[in-house]
Amino acid sequence: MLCWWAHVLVAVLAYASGVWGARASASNPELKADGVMPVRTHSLFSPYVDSSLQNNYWDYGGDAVIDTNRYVMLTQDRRNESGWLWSRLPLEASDFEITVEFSLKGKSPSVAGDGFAMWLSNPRAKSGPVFGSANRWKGLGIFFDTYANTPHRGFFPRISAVRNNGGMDYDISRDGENQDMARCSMQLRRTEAETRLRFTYVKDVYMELAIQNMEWNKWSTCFKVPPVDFTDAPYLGFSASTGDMSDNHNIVSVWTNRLVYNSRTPADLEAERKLAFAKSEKKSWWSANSDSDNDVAPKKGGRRDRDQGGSSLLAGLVYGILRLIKWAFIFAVVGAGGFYGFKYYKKRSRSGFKNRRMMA
Ligand SMILES: [Ca+2]
Repeated sequence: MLCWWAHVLVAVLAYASGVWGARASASNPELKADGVMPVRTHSLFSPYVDSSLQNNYWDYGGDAVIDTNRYVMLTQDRRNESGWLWSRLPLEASDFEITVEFSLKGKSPSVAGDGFAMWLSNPRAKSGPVFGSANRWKGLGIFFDTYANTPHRGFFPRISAVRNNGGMDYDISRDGENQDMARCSMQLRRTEAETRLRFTYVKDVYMELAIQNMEWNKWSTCFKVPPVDFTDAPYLGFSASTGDMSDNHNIVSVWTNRLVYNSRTPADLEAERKLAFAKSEKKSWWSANSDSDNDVAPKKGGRRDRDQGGSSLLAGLVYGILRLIKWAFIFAVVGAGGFYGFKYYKKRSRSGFKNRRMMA
């Protein structure tokens, strides 16, 4: 029989393997959480369904089809399809991280549409015009829009985060222009690496969307902004639609983790907020090389800065000039180093030659 301390040790080890074992599988190394717990009810992976083609925690509908070895096809590469996939239970965690592998792999190398959405919202499982899901949702929609319905600045695919309190109609014809709280442009089709998204939500601190598309486990931040407040625990959903343009919109896997924090005071949260946004505030001209493929334009409080277009153009110009100066300076330093190094080498070799002649 085990003595009492052996029981305690076993319990501690079991807890540690549950929390910290999962910690290792969390994909964001910058997370400051005290622990990470997998949330089975909001995770999904092959074979996706049991023998009766059901999943205890997820529903799928519309034109969604499951390939048990590979993915959930929200739509296939056919015109006028729309499909969805929704968690059956609301996500009760106050802090969480969702990592999703997805693939957009229609036949066309360039033109495809319309894109897909990740939802943290209510109601669930309702077909509609917003990337295959209902309009006037309550909560957050993150749209991976592959087709520009109207001309815009910046390239598509465009990823945008749109919050809705249930009263707003998404402006489909203008791709939600002026309705998003944050956005970026990213290559999502024909990418070098498998496409994955990682959405981190830390209540009262920040929410961040990062994308992997160029290299395995190399993440580019799309946006990092103050988090939306969910009035009700949201459901996690995915939906996609095609129109005149089409694409395969596939969800390969979903991994949801609950982030565990020890109790934090308002002062701790304030410090975390400062830390979370410190990088962008401290960005110096020296390090200001905004990723060329990362056209990030976050806006505080869900309002659009009206002068954003002009100021970002000016900022782009200034960054361009500063980068030129930076590289000119680096070349000058390297060039000067090389020149004086060469001079020194010549002088040394000449004096060495002279010495050898004198010795001879
Ligand atoms: Ca669109």
